[in-house]
Amino acid sequence: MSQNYYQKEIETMPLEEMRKLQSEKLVKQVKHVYENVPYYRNLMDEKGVTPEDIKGIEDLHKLPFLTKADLRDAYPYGLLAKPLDECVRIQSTSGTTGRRVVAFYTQHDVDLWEDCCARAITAVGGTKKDVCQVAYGYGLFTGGPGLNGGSHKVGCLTLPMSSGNTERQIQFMTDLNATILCCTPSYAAYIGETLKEQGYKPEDIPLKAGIFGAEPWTEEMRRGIEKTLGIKAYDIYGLTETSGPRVAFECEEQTGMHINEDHFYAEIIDPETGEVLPEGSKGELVFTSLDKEAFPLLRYRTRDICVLSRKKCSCGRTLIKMAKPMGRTDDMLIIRGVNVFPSQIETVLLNEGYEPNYQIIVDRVNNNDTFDVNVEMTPDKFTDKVSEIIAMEKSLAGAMKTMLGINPAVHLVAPKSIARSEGKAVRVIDKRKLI
Ligand code: DLL
Repeated sequence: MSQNYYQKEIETMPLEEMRKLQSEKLVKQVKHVYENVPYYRNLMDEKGVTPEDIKGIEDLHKLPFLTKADLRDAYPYGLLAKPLDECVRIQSTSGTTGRRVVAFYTQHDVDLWEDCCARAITAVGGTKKDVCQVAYGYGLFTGGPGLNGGSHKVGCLTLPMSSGNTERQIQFMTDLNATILCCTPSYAAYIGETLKEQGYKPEDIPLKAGIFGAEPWTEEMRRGIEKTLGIKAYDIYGLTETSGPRVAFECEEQTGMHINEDHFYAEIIDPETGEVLPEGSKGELVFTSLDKEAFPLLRYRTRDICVLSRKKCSCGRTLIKMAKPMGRTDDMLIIRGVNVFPSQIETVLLNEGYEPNYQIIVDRVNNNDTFDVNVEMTPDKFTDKVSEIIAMEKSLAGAMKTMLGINPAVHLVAPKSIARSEGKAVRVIDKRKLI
């Protein structure tokens, strides 16, 4: 049975009422975390804060931050706030074992996750009459299962495609008249290019809307996708730690994403000092979950640089809006939708007996990310035999694929040919101009 996922009473709630709701939920969430997560209790004790000090949103600033490093320290069960036998699911980041984050869900968490995705689908005009093609990756990544669940809740006919196999995507899209496409913006652009090459004109394509997120994309890219596919393209945001695409969605105004404030409280902080900045300032986005059961996060630092705005939206929603993220405070790259840290490349090089002299070059050609890694030969590995060089490049690329989950083009270059820097090494050349 489908229900209406335009939750008007929440989505257009006056600010004062929203603060009251958030405050009530926060008090409960903090108590839940303090009582059930020794790791977080220690952080609070160190800061001298008790649950009694948190009487509402106005006290949030008293709580310590939580960082990705904490998540790694606490891996795998250290932040779990419910007994394992009450959990029904995990989702995880695309990173390697060292970097992996495992987020747990109770059935209630899954329900709320899907509700929020249903909200996002509804906001782009989705109803039970739609055919929703979900081409985000399924599995540990939150995109596929999240939008899949949301699509079911709205009552759409769901095409659980997962990503890849573009020919098959196009066949299902055209044969079954998909009206909503959910995938990364770069994959949407690629599907669009392929349709164009096959002679499809925008008016021949049954789609009317797309829900694209999980990586940075520009307004230019939005316009390009809209033109090729003949659709409206909407943004969606989230991260594995916060149940993926459960956090923020775009409405018909297409000027930023409404944050599901009944479930998440957003702050913008100065990434250097941790000071909370006033609305409209640019800084690091921090989220507090208000009703997660198994994997609650209090003041979680996302590393995404962003701006929040409560400017009146023509759609009538009062939920605060976040701009497209404008970069990150760390060195994480998102290549073909996969999170890549330069340090992972470095680890592979050292494991394989190379020196950490390398450069990552990322570009976007025909809406596809290219990913090249130049690596210096070491004197002991040096050879001028082409076949040996090719074999070494292939073997390194294989090791990187195992570590990252995506395949770079590795190029071995002469020893000492990568410019040495006098300051910070320039490890990454990102030519994509995504911001
Ligand atoms: O990308 C969750 C997701 C799935 C979001 C499907 C939207 C749709 P992670 O793999 O953990 O989770 O990556 C999270 O991706 O901190 C941002 O840096 C970036 N990101 C996510 N959405 C957007 C977006 C999912 N709309 C990291 N625009 C986040 C720009 C985004 N960057």
